[in-house]
Amino acid sequence: MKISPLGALVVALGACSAIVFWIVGYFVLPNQVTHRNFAANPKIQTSVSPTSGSTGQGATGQGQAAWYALDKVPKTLDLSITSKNGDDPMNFNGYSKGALKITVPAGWTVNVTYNNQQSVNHSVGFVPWSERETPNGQFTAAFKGSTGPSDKFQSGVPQNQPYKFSFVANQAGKYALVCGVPGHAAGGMWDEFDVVANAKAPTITTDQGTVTVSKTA
Ligand SMILES: [Cu+2]
Repeated sequence: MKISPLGALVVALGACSAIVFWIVGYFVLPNQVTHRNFAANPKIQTSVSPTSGSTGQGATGQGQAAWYALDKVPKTLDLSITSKNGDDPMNFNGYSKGALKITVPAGWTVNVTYNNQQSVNHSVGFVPWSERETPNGQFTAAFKGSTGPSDKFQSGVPQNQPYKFSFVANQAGKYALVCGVPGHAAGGMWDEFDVVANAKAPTITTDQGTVTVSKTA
């Protein structure tokens, strides 16, 4: 077989350039380009994390704290309830009209931190289930102290002026958390709060499913 000089030159140039590219790639380019140094490479993600839009325990540790947690004190639930800015102003943590259900075992203490992110005044209190749509703001505390400071509950608090209160859920039954500002509960600003005899742990139920509260703040 006869090889033309031009063909030999092309083959030789091709081989040389391949060797040059290999040397440059191997010894000159940094590892973040080649990923050749396996030990220095970032770990491959092998599981899917909850997205930032999700709420609750699944999001803990992903940079977004859950709004519920067990307190360091036994048989105590910490709730951080926020009326968020959004399409529906009458919400607790984004939920209204019973779309959120919180359950606690009977006899547990509930520590509530309430914050209102809206320009309209709001509040939160825990009242009998039958009062969840009371229009005139005439509510009964379901437990001693469960509507918090009465002035704050009745007139609501302005934007970003959080307050705290605590109560003992000492009677099993079906209750509601409502906004105490007249008209708001009737406008949908209520969710469900159940006290369950012989339960082991609190639960949170939303459209995302039911989560048993098992992590400590
Ligand atoms: Cu309100």
